[in-house]
Amino acid sequence: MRYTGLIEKYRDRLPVGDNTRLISLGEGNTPLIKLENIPVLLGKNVDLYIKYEGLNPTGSFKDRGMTMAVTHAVEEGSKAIICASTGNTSAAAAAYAARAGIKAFVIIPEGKIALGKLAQAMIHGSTIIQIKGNFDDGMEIVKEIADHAPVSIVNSINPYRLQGQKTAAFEIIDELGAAPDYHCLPVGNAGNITAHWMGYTEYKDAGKASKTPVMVGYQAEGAAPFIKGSRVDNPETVATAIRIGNPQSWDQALKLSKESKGWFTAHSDDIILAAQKLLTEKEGIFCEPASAISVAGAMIDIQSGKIPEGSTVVCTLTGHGLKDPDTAIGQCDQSAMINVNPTLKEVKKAILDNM
Ligand code: AN7
Repeated sequence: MRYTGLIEKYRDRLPVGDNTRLISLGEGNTPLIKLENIPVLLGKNVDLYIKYEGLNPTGSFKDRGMTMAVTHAVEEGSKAIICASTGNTSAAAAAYAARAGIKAFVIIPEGKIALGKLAQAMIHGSTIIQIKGNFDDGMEIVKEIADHAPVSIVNSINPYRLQGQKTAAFEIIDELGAAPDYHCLPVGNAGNITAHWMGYTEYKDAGKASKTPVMVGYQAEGAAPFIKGSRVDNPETVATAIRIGNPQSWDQALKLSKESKGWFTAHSDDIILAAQKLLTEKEGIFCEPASAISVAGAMIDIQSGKIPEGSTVVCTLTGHGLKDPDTAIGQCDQSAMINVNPTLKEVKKAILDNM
């Protein structure tokens, strides 16, 4: 059977009617890859998986929520959608609006979104509203805009977004045959961790899993409101996707963290970038910096024993590495690039010198 997206696959668990026009790009059904080399490096006996959400149609997990949010907006007769974004939501909104034949307006922080995401928002034909402010400033405006302009909000405060995103948890249980012991995620607005918890508890209540995982959320040190215990006014991190100081799913995230016996931890930009590089060099998996924090954090918690040996751990890699080519190139050794003349002799020398 041809795979036609997560709404079709999980439609009995999603708010969608029999005759609803589905706005889909074949999102979901992403690979769950077992890491082979990093656990060896750690010297720990753990089953460590990554859920490669960067392989969604626009390169991030946002497509799961956007297929639901745009499907619903179109069903309601909406002609335009709007979001504030650190980049990935704007890319998904722009693409799904194009698919639906409606307009997308995206509010982005000037100079602070990764190049690939900006390219996506532009090429799909959305109207880009750059603000001299951060994501949180944009979000405050979006929350008021519906009273002033005929636009549907597709940020994760739109409940249809989380409905779509909860399907990632369904896929993991369907594939592993059980819930993992720990699920580690990067946290910005905390919409995704909230959606995963919804999915895990829904499947448990339906008898499709015997337990729910411990939910672990990681934030960048410069943008860590859950660790500080209150909003951060000027969030800063190399992981621009999670450069968020005032999370929209604050209450839900605190509640699920407690219920699942989980925790939140912050890690530095250096640790985030080192994990991004380790994943590319040791596992062949390229994710964006914000995503790498899930593996960085899991490695640290496995090393310390907070996540004990014998555990099954899933880390969500939320976005593809190609989203942010500048940061990727910036952290590579430029001497890896060898300039030679186009001769057999010089190419042979370049190879033999570097074996
Ligand atoms: C790669 O695109 O908020 O905790 O506006 O792009 O659900 O917010 C992105 C968030 C993690 C955090 N990883 O997820 C946006 C936006 C990546 C992201 C997150 C984001 P939430």
